[in-house]
Amino acid sequence: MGTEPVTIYLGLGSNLGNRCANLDRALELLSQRLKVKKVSSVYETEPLGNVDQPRFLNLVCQATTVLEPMGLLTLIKGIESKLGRGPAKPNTPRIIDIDILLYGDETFKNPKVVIPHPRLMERAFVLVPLAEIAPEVVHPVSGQTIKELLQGLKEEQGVFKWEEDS
Ligand code: PH2
Ligand code: MG
Ligand code: MG
Repeated sequence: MGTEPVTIYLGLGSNLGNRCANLDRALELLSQRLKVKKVSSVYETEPLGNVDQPRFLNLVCQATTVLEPMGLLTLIKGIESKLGRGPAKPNTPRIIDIDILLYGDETFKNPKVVIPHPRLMERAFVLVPLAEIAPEVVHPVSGQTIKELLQGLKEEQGVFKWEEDS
């Protein structure tokens, strides 16, 4: 563990079961181990990649932690399995998915995790909620702010603010 807390951003998604409850429970479990500082609105989003699956609910949160990237990944995997996520094939429906988007302004790469998240820059379901809570944060590889990355997205992707009762 480091001594200085690092500001991190996590992306959460669910497209199986009670999606809203899954996100709430994941945030609750994350809050037990990280200092969760900001949480974006919830967005309902069209699936990217495998389009033949239900719509997701997605959100992004900001937290601080003294965990190193691999410690953070272990925590996340533990929470995913606690919520009932089994070893599913990539890009199939999931109860919960928690991805490390940014870890301070650091880059980190090993066979288990790449930070910043390699597909962050092309995904509206990440950039829209991230721009809501961190528009001026600079992507450590591209040097662009989150707001600029969002403005640079080419194709229209279905991302809609989720109203609790809709
Ligand atoms: N996650 C994926 C693949 N596609 N699409 C949306 N809308 N939201 C997601 O969270 C998502 C996705 C892989 O983790
Ligand atoms: Mg993911
Ligand atoms: Mg994941």
